[in-house]
Amino acid sequence: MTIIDFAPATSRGIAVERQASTLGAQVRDVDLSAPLDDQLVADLRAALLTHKVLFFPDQELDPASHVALAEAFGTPTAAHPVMPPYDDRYPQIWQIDNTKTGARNDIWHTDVTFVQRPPLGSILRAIQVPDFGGDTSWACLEAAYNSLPTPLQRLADGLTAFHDGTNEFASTLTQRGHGNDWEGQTYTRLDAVEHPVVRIHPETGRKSLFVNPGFTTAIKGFEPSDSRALLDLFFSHIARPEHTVRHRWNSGDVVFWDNRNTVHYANDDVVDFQRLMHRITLTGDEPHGPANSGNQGLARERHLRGRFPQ
Ligand SMILES: O=C(O)CCC(=O)C(=O)O
Ligand SMILES: [Fe+2]
Repeated sequence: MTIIDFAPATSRGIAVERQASTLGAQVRDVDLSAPLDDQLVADLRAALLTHKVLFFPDQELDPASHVALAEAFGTPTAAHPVMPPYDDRYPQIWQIDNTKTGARNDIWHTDVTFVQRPPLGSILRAIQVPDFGGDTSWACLEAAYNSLPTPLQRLADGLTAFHDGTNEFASTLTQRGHGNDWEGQTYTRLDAVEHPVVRIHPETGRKSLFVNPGFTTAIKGFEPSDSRALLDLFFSHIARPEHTVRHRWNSGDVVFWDNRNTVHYANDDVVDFQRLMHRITLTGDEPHGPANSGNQGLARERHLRGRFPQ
């Protein structure tokens, strides 16, 4: 059965079709290559907050209209802190090409959490896809938090974790000698950063379990073996199938996800095909949660939760 629902009351009625229980909705009849008016942007933003991952089939974007689309929703970052952009004319675009090295994303991750202000969201465009294989899945970190037993929620609320891009990107950084312009300066070092394990979404006040196997390396203040055990528990809980939606790609698909409360995983099972994607990430803010914003954060959470349907 498909469930059709509509964006909130201010909407002129974009039809969205939910794809799974906890996240993911398909949006039809929107041409993302045309300039988007303010109302449509507001409707799509509302849909993103509700559904966290929006799938747009049959789009005809090129690099310039991809950048224009991203600019309608925020400020694009550089392609990546470390990896080179696909073309100097489009420093915002990161190309993922399975025929080149450095294209594997077969680990659950939230994009670029190894910096102080990870991206708000990512907009991924499928240019060429295989006949089969190369599906991408997303998991909902809010569902992951909400389905933890209460004592584990209380434990997670107080924790801080380290996020580190060294394993994935140190060799590229060494080879290139420097990264890209990121947060106002050239990115030159991969130092671990701290984020709260429970993040309060800055627009909805909802809590998510903000750790990911891609970049979260340790729980602050824990013995390494205890940290490993707790992270493994969180990681397997996040990836429970009930928390996920899986997408089989067609070329022309565009997917826009909220990077503040989701993780994703690209299957590394493409054989004898080229799979080519372009991604743009939007500038985000510093994660806040009970562990780093105390009473102020909790008051803000209550305020936001009162305003937004939970
Ligand atoms: O290739 C994909 O489907 C997703 C790759 C990825 O992790 C990303 O675009 O952030
Ligand atoms: Fe990613």
